Amino acid sequence: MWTKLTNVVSTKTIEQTLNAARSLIDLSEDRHFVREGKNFFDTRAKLLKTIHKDVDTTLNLRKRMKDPAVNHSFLLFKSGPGPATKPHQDRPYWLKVEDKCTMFTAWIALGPIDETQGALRLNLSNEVNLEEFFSGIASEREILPHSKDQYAGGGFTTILEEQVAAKLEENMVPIKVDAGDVVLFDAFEPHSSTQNSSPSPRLAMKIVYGEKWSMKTYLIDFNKLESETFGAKLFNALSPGH
Ligand SMILES: O=C(O)CCC(=O)C(=O)O
Repeated sequence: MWTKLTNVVSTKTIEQTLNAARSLIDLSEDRHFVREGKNFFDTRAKLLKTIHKDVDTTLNLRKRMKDPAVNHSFLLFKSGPGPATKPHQDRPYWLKVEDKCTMFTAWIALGPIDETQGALRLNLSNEVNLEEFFSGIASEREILPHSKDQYAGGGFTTILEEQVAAKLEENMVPIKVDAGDVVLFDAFEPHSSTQNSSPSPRLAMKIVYGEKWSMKTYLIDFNKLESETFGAKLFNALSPGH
């Protein structure tokens, strides 16, 4: 299940994020996303707060969840050129974090992205609207067979088994996005991304939200995220693989 929301994060917030990430933008790494993207927000709580505020103006998560928190947030800059990410579900990566799944991803485009630049690939028949997304999120669905990836560059070590992936990929299409668009997908949604065959980096990031009571670890809860005073540094003792 996934949904695409347009014009969610403002141009100003995107500029602020890209300015803070200048030193990472032109890195050329043979990885799904540049290594430092994973820890980027651990020392930039205020920036995360600003981005979250834009996202939550559309999502209104306090109304939809009991006690929301951010589990993790990564910059997902894919070098130009950079490799495709193979199909996988996120749930196998998150089994250690929670028993009952409440986590989902808000994938944020920080620039326009098409299929030549590392677009997300998703199944069009699993597209829902925002209301349907949140009414369906509580139901546990099937974890499909996964196996270890030989390449494993950039943290995606667990991918859907080849035959399962091939079948699913018949119905997966690249989702074109503009800067500021957000794609929400749940932990069971098979997804992948295309190769970035352009010479420019693919600028994206994600915030993974979940219920505080369900997650064994999390980055920051909403009380802290919404408060006026907190330090720049976040401590994430147990960040999941991706
Ligand atoms: O950003 C991408 O290209 C893929 C992201 C992804 O697969 C994930 O965050 O689980």
